[in-house]
Amino acid sequence: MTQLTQSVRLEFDDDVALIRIDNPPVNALSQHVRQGLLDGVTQAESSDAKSIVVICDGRTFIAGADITEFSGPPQPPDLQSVQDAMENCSKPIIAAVHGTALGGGLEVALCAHYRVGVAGSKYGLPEVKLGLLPGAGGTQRLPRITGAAKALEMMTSGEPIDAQEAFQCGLIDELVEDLENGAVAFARRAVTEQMPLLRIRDRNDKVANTPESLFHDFRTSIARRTRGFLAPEYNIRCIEAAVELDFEAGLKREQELFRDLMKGTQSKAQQYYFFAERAALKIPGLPKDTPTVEVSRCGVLGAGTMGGGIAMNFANSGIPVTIVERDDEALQRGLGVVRSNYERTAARGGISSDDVETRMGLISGSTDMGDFADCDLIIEAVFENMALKKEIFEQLDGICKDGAVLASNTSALDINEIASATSRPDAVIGMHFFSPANVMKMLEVVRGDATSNTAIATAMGIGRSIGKTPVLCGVCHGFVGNRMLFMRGIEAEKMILEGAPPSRIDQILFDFGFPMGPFAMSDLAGLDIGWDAATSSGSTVRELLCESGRRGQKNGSGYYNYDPKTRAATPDSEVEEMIQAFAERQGIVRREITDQEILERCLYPMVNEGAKILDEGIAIRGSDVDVVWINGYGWPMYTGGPMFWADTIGLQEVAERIQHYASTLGGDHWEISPLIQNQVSDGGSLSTYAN
Ligand code: 3H9
Repeated sequence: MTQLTQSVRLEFDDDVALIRIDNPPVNALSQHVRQGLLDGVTQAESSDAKSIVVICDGRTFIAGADITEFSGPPQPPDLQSVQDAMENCSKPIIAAVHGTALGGGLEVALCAHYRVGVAGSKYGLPEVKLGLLPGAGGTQRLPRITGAAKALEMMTSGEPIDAQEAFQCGLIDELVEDLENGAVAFARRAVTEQMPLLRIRDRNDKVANTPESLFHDFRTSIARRTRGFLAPEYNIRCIEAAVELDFEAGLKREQELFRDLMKGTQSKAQQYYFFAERAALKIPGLPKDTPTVEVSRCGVLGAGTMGGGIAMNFANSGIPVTIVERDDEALQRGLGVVRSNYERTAARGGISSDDVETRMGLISGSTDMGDFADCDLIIEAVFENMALKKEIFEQLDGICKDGAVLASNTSALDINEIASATSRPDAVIGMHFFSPANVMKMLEVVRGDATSNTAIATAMGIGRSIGKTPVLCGVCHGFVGNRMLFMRGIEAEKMILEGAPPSRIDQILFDFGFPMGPFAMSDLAGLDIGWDAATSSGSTVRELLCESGRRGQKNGSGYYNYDPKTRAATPDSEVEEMIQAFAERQGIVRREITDQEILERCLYPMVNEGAKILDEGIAIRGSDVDVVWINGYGWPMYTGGPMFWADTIGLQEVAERIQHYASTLGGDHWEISPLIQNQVSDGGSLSTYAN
């Protein structure tokens, strides 16, 4: 055995050389891995070995380039020299894949002459998720082995395929049971059977007959999903090059496009997000080995839209759920909605009809809160009323077993006050799901003053297990997400009175990259949430709309009118007249507002509030705020989230604009955050700020 570099060693199994990589956690292609691979191939080629196996220790094959190296200058050797050495080696090289062969990892495997993999291994080019394209020949090699159609799918989604599919499409040559023995046996066979030293770069058969319409049709099919993102289009252009050009010319095109993406803001934002999502799981002061409560049964109080959606998350993950409602009618209605949600997914092919029954079988309904007695985690999802929530938590305190975690799905209320209704405030925590709760990935976990580490670790852990992106924050009105949203709402509301129609504000935010603007969002949520006909006094546009029977999408009219079939929104002149008349009564002078002002007045109060949230220690780090906004409200990921975006604009400029609006418009929400001022004077940033 020869230790080639800190992470790569060369071993021999009789006549087979094994180049073994050990670079935890994911065997990324750090400089010493590239160097070790290069040295390994060179030494194995000049040794007595007749064939070579590239294999990894740990949980996975190479999972890609080392993303942490992207911010520094490139360190030799580059990946291409490693790949050239592999492809041109005079002895057969076999890549032995377990875990995930991703990005640069798959690109290395594609330079071996053959590939074997174990069941459960996965193969993908996820660079698009980092705002990039596979820049080590992957864009030219993958289509040559899978065909252009499959490569388009894999490279624009970034999703991996499994071993079976990889075998069927020729990406791997054999499925083996035991990785090392299977790979070594294959390597020996390659020698005895004199298998050719196949180089994917020399193949053209799979791309030769690509239909001309493929690219146009594919672009159309992904347009909605990839709106605003540059990388999917760049990946497509590379595959076009693989079809139209020879390998070397295609490679050159790939390099040009890769460099373009690499120097742009989108890839920086998306790479930042990759680490941000993972950082959010690390809680200072919460040791990794903090004991958690094992959630064998979850209780959900309330079978409304939120409660039903929350219950579905647990049933989807195989965890039994008890849903409790006030009366049987509401319970049956709620369970009916859950069933029809599942049936709709099944009709679209997302799950099987057996899955529908299995999941429904995991949900039991009840009208007796006493049935929460055997639940390990209980999530209250009733409407936002503090008195009601306190009453409920007092009851839960009497019913739930010792050690159970008592969570509230409140989107804004004080967890400490809710906890005060129990004799165990340490067990009380906020778990704020976003609507629709079975779809949206965001989960704000809210820690009260007394919340125990166990409750926090349990909520974060179970959040991950049910496929959410949990972010921990502290108590304040609206927590991270809604507190910032309220600030955007104040300005959007003011601007419609000053002269910008709701549809224009929505359009500007849509063009910025949000799935919808504030008014379309209010219509979707329902304008009558929190509205009371008895106390309504026509004091806001929203109240006026509700008073005139406009409740949002659900009854076909709100800020917009909705087509009953397509749900397409069209602005209504009646609403515009209502707004104008209201503005007149208020003495508001209407004027032309520029697009830039609209964008600034929507986004800068959010940045300002985000900074205040950080300054108050409500969020642990700037990147947590970004994770909340990207996952909870569809802030465009390619801008990195509000904190990263503000850094990209330049905090000096952001500060100047906030101060400009503070002096011209006034209001507490324009009062500049001291953190922004400090970061401007210290040359710091918001996205890297951590408490
Ligand atoms: C590329 O290859 C470009 C080339 O085409 C061109 C080159 C010229 N680098 O996710 P986890 C860290 S681009 C550095 O929690 P899991 C991660 O931050 C790359 N670090 O584990 C975390 O650190 P920590 C294309 C990385 O089991 C730890 O590893 N490849 C990298 O849930 C564990 O990660 C990709 O985009 C990396 N490449 O999932 C694959 N990957 O513990 C990206 C991970 O300090 N990676 N780390 O928080 C993944 O998708 C998942 O990590 C993986 C494992 C599925 C592999």
